[in-house]
Amino acid sequence: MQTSKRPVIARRSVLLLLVLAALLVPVPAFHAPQTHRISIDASQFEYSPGRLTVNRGDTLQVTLTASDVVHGFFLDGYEIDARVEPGISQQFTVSADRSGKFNYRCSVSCGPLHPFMIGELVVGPNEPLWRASAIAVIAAAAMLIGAGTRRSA
Ligand SMILES: [Cu+2]
Repeated sequence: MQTSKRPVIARRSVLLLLVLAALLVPVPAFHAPQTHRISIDASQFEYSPGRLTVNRGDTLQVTLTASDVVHGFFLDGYEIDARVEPGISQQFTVSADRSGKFNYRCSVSCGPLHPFMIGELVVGPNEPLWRASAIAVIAAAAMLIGAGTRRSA
């Protein structure tokens, strides 16, 4: 009895596509550390911007303002805590030396929705790790396909 070769060919095609995909995974350009001057405005009950994205190694020079009442700014993972009153801006520096996602949240009770006043700082990606992960996923997929091919042969 002859086994159909179609599934094997299909799997090999997928494997080939995965290899091509691996070759096409863009090598992220190396980012020299940058200094970002960032203005963050706090108001009931949000930060503007509510999301910051930088690369690991960058420095953030933050100017924090409040446009209505007194607010706070606590950055998880970096232990930065600032308090800002309307009309009096606060400045502080963050050295983004840890990659990941870190919430910044209001640390001054400013009203009923105060607990939901949360923003997000994204530091990264850690480029070599990101690339290694992509290759690992592709390798795992290739192994699964290889195992499937052996079983059907
Ligand atoms: Cu608040």
